[in-house]
Amino acid sequence: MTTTLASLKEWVDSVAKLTEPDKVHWCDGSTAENERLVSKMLASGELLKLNHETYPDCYLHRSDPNDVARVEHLTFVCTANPDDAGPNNHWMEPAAAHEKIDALFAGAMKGRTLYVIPYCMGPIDSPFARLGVEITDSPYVVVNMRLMTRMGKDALARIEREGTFVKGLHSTGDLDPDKRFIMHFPEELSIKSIGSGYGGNALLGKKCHALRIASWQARQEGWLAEHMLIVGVENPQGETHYLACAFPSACGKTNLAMLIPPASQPGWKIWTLGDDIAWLHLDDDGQLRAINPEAGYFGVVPGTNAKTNKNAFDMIHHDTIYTNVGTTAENEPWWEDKKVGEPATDWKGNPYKAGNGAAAHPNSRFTVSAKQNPSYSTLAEAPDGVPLSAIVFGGRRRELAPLVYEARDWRHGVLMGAGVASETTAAATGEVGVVRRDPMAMKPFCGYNFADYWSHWLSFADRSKKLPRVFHVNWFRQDQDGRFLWPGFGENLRVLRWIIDRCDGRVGARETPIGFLPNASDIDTRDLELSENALESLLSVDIAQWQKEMAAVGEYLEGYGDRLPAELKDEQRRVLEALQS
Ligand code: GTP
Ligand code: SPV
Ligand code: MN
Repeated sequence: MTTTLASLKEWVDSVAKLTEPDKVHWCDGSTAENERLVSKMLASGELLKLNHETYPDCYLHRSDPNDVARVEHLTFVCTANPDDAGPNNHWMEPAAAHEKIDALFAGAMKGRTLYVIPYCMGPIDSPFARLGVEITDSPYVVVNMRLMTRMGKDALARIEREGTFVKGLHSTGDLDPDKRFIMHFPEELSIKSIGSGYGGNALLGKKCHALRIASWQARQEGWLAEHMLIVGVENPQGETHYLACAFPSACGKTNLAMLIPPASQPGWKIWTLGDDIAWLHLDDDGQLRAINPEAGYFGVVPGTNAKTNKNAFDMIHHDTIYTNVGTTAENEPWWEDKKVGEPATDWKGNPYKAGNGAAAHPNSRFTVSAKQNPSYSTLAEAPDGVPLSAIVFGGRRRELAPLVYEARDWRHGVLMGAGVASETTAAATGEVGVVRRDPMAMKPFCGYNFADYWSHWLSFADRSKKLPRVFHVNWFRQDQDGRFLWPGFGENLRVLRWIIDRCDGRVGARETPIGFLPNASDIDTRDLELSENALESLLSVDIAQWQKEMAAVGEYLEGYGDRLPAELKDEQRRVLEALQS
């Protein structure tokens, strides 16, 4: 296989010349090809077969112990003007960046096969889908991209028809963290990544293309590329509302997207459209619609069990690639809070010893096709996507942020998103549990200056009179003893119901300086075990603390200088003044 598209052929030839692979393989995405790659990796030890009776067609990959998460300090946005990348990104001058990384790519694929992966982000016949080609020397990346994207023959055919695609070049290099870089060239629609084989660093269709490059294109073309799940919530009358929710990494997107309604909520159904990324477009009627550019889930394993998320638990019992979990004596995958089995081996492949660290790495992941999800919505294939009733921001905050509150209008909603803060998690290297600003859950993923991004968000109010309502949720409030005040997971449906009631104008709310909060009696707490006063704390607004918070948001926004839209600063001032009066 090769291609009729000269620009693609020339690029692959030039990369092969630079990286000197033994072989070049064009991926067609077929089952036979996948089987050959799996056999090859079983032989080399890159994949280990898990218990075939209980986990058919499941494999374990152990990544290098120093390569287990995204590396934000090594991720760059390389634009001609540094202000276009903004204070939210690390920047390098494009020519210098190419020179630096090309030196590392020189000869990097000696003794290896160069794989060419044509892929499509979004339904293959969607006008909103975008094409890309990833070149990699990692067969693990190929088999993951096959689950995560529409990869192979059909994507190549569309690339050849359209002639444009995002160029992604990846090599695992020698996994030396000092020679690891993830570089983005939005002006050239290209990505270069070397020195990591892990997740968002290596599966270039995901965060690199579908968020960093796509967010840049979206701004130019009038749409949004967001770190959001997409979920359909069907009420007992059979009506479905679609929500898109932006929570930072490892803050509950996959779990909310595949929520299982508790027994106390008969007749409610959840439909999963996407669990990590959403591309949003206004249609001709001014309705905001969402597609999921991905075709699979690269989800956090620890914490997944039959009680927290039975659908996820069942989904990952077959045809799943596990990365960095432990194993049991029966060669089943094992992770913290699995609630069944005992670990025998840890994620590094050493015998498991209690007190010697976790068996599964906290950022261990499963890769599965979205179609394996029992709550998969076939509308995930709809070319025009689904109409959104609400946008929901969220974060992981021990204190301050209430369970749920609503913005008074779009502009306030944009401020709410820009002010999102959350405790850091194991999804990226660095300290865990530190509160940092993560606007719209896009801090690691916005491919351009946040100030311009907020202007772009604000501009939607000029283009439509029926934008979705905007909310903020927090499942992670704790009491003094560090226990979660809210049970979370399936019970989050009770909060989604309030959100939907608000969208339909069915329920009132309490107006506060930070927005509209539920009246306690409007949250259904039937059969819910809540500690005393929990709901009261969850729905309270501590004015003194919020004054500090809003002042801190103001200082944060000031950091964006002249490019900051005045409208956003005005909105911050309005909320701060309301808190002070
Ligand atoms: P990324 O894939 O990194 O973008 O993460 P995500 O936002 O999809 O997060 P995910 O749903 O995988 O959840 C991350 C962790 O939070 C897991 O360990 C979950 O068990 C836990 N979690 C998810 N939802 C809830 C919740 O409602 N309450 C509590 N307490 N924990 C939750
Ligand atoms: C995240 O960190 O938000 C993820 C995992 O979804 S990764 O693909 O590594 O970005
Ligand atoms: Mn994510």
